[in-house]
Amino acid sequence: AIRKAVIAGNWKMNKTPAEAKTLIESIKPLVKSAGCDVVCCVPYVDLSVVLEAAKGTNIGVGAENCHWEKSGAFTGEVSAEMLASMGVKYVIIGHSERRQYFGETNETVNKRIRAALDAGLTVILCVGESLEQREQGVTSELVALQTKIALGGVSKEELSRIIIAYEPIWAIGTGKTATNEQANEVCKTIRDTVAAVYDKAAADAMTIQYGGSMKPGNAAELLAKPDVDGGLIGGASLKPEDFAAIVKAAT
Ligand code: 3PY
Repeated sequence: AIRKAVIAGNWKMNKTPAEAKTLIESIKPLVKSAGCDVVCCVPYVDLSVVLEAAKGTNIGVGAENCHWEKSGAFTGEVSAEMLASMGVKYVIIGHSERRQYFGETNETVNKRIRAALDAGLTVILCVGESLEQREQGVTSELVALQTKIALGGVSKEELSRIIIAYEPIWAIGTGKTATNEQANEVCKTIRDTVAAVYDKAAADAMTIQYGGSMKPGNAAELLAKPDVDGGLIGGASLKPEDFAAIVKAAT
C-alpha cells in the first residue's frame, strides 16, 4: 500500500456485550502503537461497551449497518444519527451478507451512504463479486457498477469519508483468499472507477481495503500491493492476537 492503511474488524453477529468488553480490552494493548488506523465494527448492542472501552485509545468504533431515514416507523432499524449521537465514527454499508440475506441493493446502499455521510459518519462501503460472476468474467463491470451507484450524489469533498472494501464473496468466511494479484487488480478497478467519476487526485487519496479471509498469514503480502490500502477483517478480528498481527502487518 502507498497510502496509510486502515484495518477494520467486522465482528458480524458475534459477542454479547460482556464478551465484547473482554474482546476489546484484549485488543486495546495489542494495537496501541499501530502505524495504521484501527477500527472495530461491532453489533449495535455492543456499541456502548466498546465505545466506553475504546475512549482515549487509537481504536475507532463502527457499526455494521444503518438505516437511511433519521427516525420513524421502521421497526428494528437504527439510524445513522443514532449511531453518531453515541460517538460512533464508522459504519459498514453494503456488506455482501446484507446484500445476500437481507435484500440490500445498490440503491439501498446508496441511500444508507447518504444518511451516514449526513450524520457525519465515515462509511466502509463493501463491493465484490460472487464466484459465478467471476467465472462469467464480469467482475470489473460489476464492481464498477456497484461503486458508481453507491456513490451517486456523493460529492468529491465527501469522498474523504468513504472507504471502499473489495470483498470477493467467494472469499468471505470460506477460508479462500483472492490472490494478491486478484485483490490488487480489483482494488485498482475500483480506484479507476473513482477516478473516472471524480478525478485522479480523489482516487489516489481513497482508501481501498481488501476483505475476505485476510489473516496473519496472508495480510503482509496483500497489503504490500500498491492498490490495497488495508483490510476489512472477518473471523480474524475476533482473535486479538490475529487482529493485532494484521494491524502490525499494515504498519
Ligand atoms: C470476511 O473477511 O469474511 C469478511 O466478510 C470481512 O467483512
